Amino acid sequence: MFDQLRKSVSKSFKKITITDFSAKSIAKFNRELKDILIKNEVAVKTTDEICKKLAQKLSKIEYTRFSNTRSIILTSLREVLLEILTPEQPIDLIKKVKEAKKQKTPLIIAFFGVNGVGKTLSIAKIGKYLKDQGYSSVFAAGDTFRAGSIQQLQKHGENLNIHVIAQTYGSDAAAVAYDSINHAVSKEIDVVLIDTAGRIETNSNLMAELQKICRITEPDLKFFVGDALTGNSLISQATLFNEKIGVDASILNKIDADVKGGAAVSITHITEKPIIFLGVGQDYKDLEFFSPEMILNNILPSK
Ligand SMILES: Nc1nc2c(ncn2[C@@H]2O[C@H](COP(=O)(O)OP(=O)(O)O)[C@@H](O)[C@H]2O)c(=O)[nH]1
Ligand SMILES: [Mg+2]
Repeated sequence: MFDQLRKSVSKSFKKITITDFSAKSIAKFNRELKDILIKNEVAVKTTDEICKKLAQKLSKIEYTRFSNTRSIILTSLREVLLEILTPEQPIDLIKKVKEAKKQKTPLIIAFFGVNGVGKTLSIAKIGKYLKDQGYSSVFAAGDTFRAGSIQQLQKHGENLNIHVIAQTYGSDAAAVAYDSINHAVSKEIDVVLIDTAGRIETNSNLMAELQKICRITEPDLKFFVGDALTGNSLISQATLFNEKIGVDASILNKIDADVKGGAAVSITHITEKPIIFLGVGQDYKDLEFFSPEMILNNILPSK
């Protein structure tokens, strides 16, 4: 994971020749860093912020001839990236489930994003995760559009022994989601996970349909699901979904195949919302809680 970014960063760190922290030296280092970040699909806005913050930090450091510039830069870059990757308001999923349980209502979560990013598999992974933690869930087959999508979710439900509420293809996704909430209320199920059809963020009809699903089901959490391999276009997707629907957190999938790592670095900064989970493979267990440290350890050289 993130091999290419880590290798480029390591390589440039090995080459560090700056012997002081003058504005000129810092600018030289930042030029190289900027190049590496952009090549690895870190968003331009995020790259600029990283370089700006790094320059500010380094300019305050008192340089002596005993200073180890390489290690100082590495520590400063780690601090900057930690700031960029740390969301203002992290989400504790289990705490949310417990709060909803206290109110005797199910926690409702809607999943959305473009086609093929792993929405349906994420729902299955989270259903399994909740089950492992002792919480029940129901899946709502709200992708009534793509051929095979209902069966796909039903198969996951069968494998995991989780109930799936479905209607026929072409039926109203909001109605399916609504049915599943009623089911959860009557059966005292803890969490409703609502699948939706993939949609391009620029298609206003499909975005209006998603707004309708959200209006009718009033989700407690809205998860934007993205594919880390789509690089910079992920950022424009997340931005538009956030504007039109409102994103509480992102799930970033296919991290296992992502050599660049740019999307993971940029998405928290750009959306100002946390990444809640990372998808790291095609098995139900391949779900990891996001932590800034995990990303940092995969990007920065260890010393
Ligand atoms: N390697 C890998 N593949 C994934 C991951 N998440 C989803 N996939 C695969 O991506 C494809 C699309 O997933 P699906 O859940 O159907 O996407 P959806 O269209 O957004 O519902 C499937 O073949 C999944 O197995 C992941 O984290 N890693
Ligand atoms: Mg799907």
